[in-house]
Amino acid sequence: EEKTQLLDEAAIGRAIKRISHEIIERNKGTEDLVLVGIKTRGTPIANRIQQTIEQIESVTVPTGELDISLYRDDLTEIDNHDEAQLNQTNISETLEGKTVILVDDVLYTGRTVRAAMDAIVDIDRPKQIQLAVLVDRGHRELPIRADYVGKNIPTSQEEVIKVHLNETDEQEQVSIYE
Ligand code: 3GP
Ligand code: 5GP
Ligand code: MG
Repeated sequence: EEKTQLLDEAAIGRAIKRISHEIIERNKGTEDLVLVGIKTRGTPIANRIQQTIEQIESVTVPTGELDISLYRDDLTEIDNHDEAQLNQTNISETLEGKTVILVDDVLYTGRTVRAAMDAIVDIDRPKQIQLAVLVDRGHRELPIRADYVGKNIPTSQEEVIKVHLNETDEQEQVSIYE
């Protein structure tokens, strides 16, 4: 239960700023970009990237969210092998021919991202899907990688990364628990 802080508010801010610059650079601007946050904490991160891109490029990139939940009969504890599936989405934007950037707080097995990609492809046929995460903690079980990473944090399976954001948690830090 020992807790170690890995990112403070300033470090989270810098990571999101860097990711925003990388998104613009990789895509040679903002044309046809759509940001899609994965609930819960992917949403405020996507909104911050939207605001940062707006400050840099004076363009408001359309932003939506997906709710991917773990599917299980017995909702008592998180088990890595539970399947992730779409709960709901508020994406009104057409994704046809767009570059969709999925945004999540933590990337772990990759099952959430896989379910998010399934949901996106069911909605429309985007030109491309990219992935931005604040933390990559390793332990992938699927051939999925992030295009933009705030911080790579090697973890054991027993450790848990806590992401606290002002919008959802009234405090701002990333820490690791044993
Ligand atoms: P989030 O909705 O902001 O992403 O999965 C529900 C919440 O539980 C997540 O919040 C996440 O922060 C937290 N969580 C902590 N450890 C784990 C884990 O190992 N797997 C999953 N799926 N969620 C975890
Ligand atoms: P995956 O589907 O890749 O196993 O897990 C990704 C999702 O589960 C993310 O949305 C993330 O919120 C959550 N998750 C997995 N491991 C952790 C973790 O250690 N800490 C936090 N905060 N979330 C996690
Ligand atoms: Mg998440």
